[in-house]
Amino acid sequence: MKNLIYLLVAVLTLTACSTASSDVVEFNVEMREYNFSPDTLTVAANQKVRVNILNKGNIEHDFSIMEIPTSGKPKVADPSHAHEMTGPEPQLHASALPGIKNTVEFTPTKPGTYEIYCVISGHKEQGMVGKLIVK
Ligand SMILES: [Cu+2]
Repeated sequence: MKNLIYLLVAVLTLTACSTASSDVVEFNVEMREYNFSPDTLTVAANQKVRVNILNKGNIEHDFSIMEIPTSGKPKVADPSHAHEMTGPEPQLHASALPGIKNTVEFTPTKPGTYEIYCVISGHKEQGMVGKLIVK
């Protein structure tokens, strides 16, 4: 009986590992003054999404979405951010200093078009916006 339990645990662990690695859609997004590249990301609802951001600019930038329904809380690899935020805190927010990478993982649940922007004062106004399309 004990052996059967060990076997079950082993099988469940293997299953969890294989689904986690295969069902995530990954994007690499570069940030500069004042844009995202690419600036449009298209995903399916209930699909786990990983966005790797790389700041190729000379000042701090971030990848933010003000409101987006997600399953669970978005996970940010490095949640520390030194900059001041103007206005309410976005639901999805990953920042990076010049030359630095960061990663945010989330699972959007509702189809729609969501605005990606940089929260740092003045950046959005200078065109630092993009689109996340959830189908
Ligand atoms: Cu910015």
